[in-house]
Amino acid sequence: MLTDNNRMVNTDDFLSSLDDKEIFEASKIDISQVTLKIRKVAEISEPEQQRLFEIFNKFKFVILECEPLPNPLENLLALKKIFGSVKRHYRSDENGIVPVENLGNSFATTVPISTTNQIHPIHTDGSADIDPPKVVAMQCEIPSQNGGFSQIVYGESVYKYLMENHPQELQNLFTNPVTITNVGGKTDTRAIFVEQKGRISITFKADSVVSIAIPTQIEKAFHIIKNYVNNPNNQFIYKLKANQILLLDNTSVLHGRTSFPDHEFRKLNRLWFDGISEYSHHLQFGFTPK
Ligand SMILES: O=C(O)CCC(=O)C(=O)O
Ligand SMILES: [Fe+2]
Repeated sequence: MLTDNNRMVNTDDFLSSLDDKEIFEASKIDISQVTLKIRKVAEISEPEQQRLFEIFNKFKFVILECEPLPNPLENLLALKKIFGSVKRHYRSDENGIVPVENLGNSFATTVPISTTNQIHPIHTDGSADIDPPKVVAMQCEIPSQNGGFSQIVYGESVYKYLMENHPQELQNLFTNPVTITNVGGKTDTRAIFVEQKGRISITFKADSVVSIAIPTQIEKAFHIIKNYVNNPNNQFIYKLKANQILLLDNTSVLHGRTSFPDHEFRKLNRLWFDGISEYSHHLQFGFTPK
């Protein structure tokens, strides 16, 4: 029998076996449209900043490419001025940064997936937090040679898919909250779709590490979403390079990562922001379905 998990692992194997060129061709977004090259975050110019907001608001994610620095964390931390205060995670260091690296403990079932080389199923970050981060930044320090592709799925596509195929289930998702408890002991109860001032945001997580209580009324919809987001046809897939920072509107897009070989060391630095800065009025979080 082909279970959900088997299907996910097969998809992951398929993606890990492709090379960069094939991956680009499989994704529908032109990478140059979402990439912004700058020298240094602390020295970003006014026009570069405008471009950053344009890409962020239109595509809901940006690949920010910086010149190498002796301490690359400087670039990550300088994003505070643009994206607001740092939100901490239980694994954060003193600056709020969470290392995402393969610690070789992939067979343990209770460790965060971000410390393994295993597939990281599609999710939004901080889904067990009362107030999840608005912006997620992931800085690539060392990419894996094989696999380790970033995957992005639009919350708006999930919404539209449900609207067209399962309209009643979609309505139920707004009114039946899910309770998520993470390894760090944080827990929150929230609807998968929330509407606020005409804009919709999405929160979603479905993996083997967090515990999730799903009301029976939305069990079917939950599995429809899980299958939809983990289907590569619905994903933008990209391999981050060293010195690139992937910036995500965590209220509009979901993300994940394909697996990579056991022996490979891949290193990302993750930082969460609350989206409240002197530039907040330039940032549009959530989506308005067309
Ligand atoms: O390893 C990655 O590319 C993604 C990691 C991630 O999504 C996370 O740590 O929340
Ligand atoms: Fe994540």
